[in-house]
Amino acid sequence: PKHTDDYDYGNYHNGDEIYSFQDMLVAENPNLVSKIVIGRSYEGRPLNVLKFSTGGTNRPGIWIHSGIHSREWITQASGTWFAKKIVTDYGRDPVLKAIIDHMDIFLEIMVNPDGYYYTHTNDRMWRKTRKPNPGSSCVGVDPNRNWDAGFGTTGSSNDPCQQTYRGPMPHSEPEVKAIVDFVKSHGNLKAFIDLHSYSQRLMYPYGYTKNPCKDQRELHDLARKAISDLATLYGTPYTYGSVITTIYQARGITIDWAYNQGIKYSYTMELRDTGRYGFLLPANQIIPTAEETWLGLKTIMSYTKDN
Ligand code: ING
Ligand code: ZN
Repeated sequence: PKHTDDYDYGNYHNGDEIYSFQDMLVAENPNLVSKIVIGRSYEGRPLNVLKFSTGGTNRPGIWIHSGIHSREWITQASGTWFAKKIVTDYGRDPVLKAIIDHMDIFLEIMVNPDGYYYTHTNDRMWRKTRKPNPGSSCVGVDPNRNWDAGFGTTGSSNDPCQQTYRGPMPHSEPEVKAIVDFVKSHGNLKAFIDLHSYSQRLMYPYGYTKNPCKDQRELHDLARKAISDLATLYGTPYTYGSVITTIYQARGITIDWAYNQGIKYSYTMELRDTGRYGFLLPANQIIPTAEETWLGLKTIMSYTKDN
């Protein structure tokens, strides 16, 4: 397509198509959307962030990203839909308008573009980055174990051939380091949402320790509200809680790092489904999934604005 109105939101797209979508959206909405290239992937692809802003200087920000795990295609597809939704609804939805009249939204649709291209060309089930590991024939690091938050030991692997390989050191992956540098230099992010699939869960820190985070009560209550708003659309049930109590111990995860940077409303969300199709969610569920997820995100974003 030549215009984002003609983009097929109800089907999955390859990396080239998602890059071109972003450029079209920026060109069509210069007063609302801009593109920031926060770095390059290992294979040299741009790490694009869409910034939705109505002005101001260094307004409080909301960070949302998808596709940190490349095979979780529903997340990049939903991220694309959210981007279009923001420009379409800005003039129509007072809740959204109130959010972006006060805050900037930063959306990185493809956190792991090398992995995403690889899922189209070689291996649909690729999860990790694509950087070779010296001394091993296995490629890639789990970018959701690579952060400097309880990094190492249990809850991640030291074996480059495992899906949860943490990498040689925190932030060894350029895709992770780019976000770290951006978040630190921005310095005024208030919410950070990391999208995954699948299992229909909304989770908050911590993954590395059973010690409750200091805002546990508030994060728990807000999670409950967000999943109940999400379910108003299609009744999709979500579970919620801290990562370690809801799934398992996981060290070096994205939201634990974000939370420890002082970003209070740090959540990770695992979208549809609960395993019937798993990572291979049929395309006819893209729009319903994005729509319901958007309701949950709006609840978190609105609350963030008011607190
Ligand atoms: N599962 C996650 C994983 O990385 C998860 C579970 C999500 C852990 C968020 C920590 C934070 O193991 C998927 N599907 O990626
Ligand atoms: Zn994931």
